[in-house]
Amino acid sequence: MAAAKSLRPTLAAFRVRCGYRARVFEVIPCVDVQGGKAVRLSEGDPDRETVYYPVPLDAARHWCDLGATTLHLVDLDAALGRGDNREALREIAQQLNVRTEVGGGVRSREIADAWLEVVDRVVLGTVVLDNPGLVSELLEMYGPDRVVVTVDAKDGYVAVRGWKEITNVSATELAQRMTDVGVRELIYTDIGRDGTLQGVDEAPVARMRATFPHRLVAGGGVATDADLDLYERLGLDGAIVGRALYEGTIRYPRTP
Ligand code: AMZ
Repeated sequence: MAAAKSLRPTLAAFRVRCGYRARVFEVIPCVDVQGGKAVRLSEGDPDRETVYYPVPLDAARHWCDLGATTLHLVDLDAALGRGDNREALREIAQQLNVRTEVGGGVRSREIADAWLEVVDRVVLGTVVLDNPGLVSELLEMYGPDRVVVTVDAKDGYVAVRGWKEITNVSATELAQRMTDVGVRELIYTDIGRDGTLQGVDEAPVARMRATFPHRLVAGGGVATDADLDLYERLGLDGAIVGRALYEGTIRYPRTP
């Protein structure tokens, strides 16, 4: 007993030295808010919305009651540059005891600072291409656990400004750049599949996995438990899931 106990610190130190950490695949419910309501869009088109909860806090509470450990919150109006849903999202972060990350319109130091007073992590999209210096600045200020970059891609190319603008930067190129500047968590979204329940397209996810060596979470098209199994087999750390959860087409919580 005593011998086993004394081994523990050595084992822990060994794991830290080797960068080992137990990989637990996490299913992260997303609460996307547009016009004050929790919705899902199809392929990010604001005109193709399904309202799931008129009050976003109710959606968030629902997933927490089922055991969610993290919620992915998105301010769609802010991402689209036509208003914001800050109050509804702040309320979720303040009232519920769950880890929260927020994306959509986090494009300045001031906005990032304000969010990081109430949420655990910010998710940066458009600003990563508009002002890459801000990514480094936030990483330095808050550390890589609180700054997540999202690579949202259509046919392999990064989309910005509410996915209205497709750039000429490839998803893998951006992932490589993010590795180089010290980002340690990336979200990859397949826009063409997002909100469609079509199933996951394996090849682009595998390419992202091969490019980005740190924590990688993906979303877009998840429809069944087999899609989550596929992500896990590809070595992803988690999935951001919307419509499949709201429609009940996957098991949640996901038990082994
Ligand atoms: O559905 C959309 N049209 C959409 C969407 N879900 N547009 C942007 N977003 C999300 C991204 C990310 O979480 O997935 O907004 C965030 C990025 O916003 P920004 O303002 O940093 O580009």
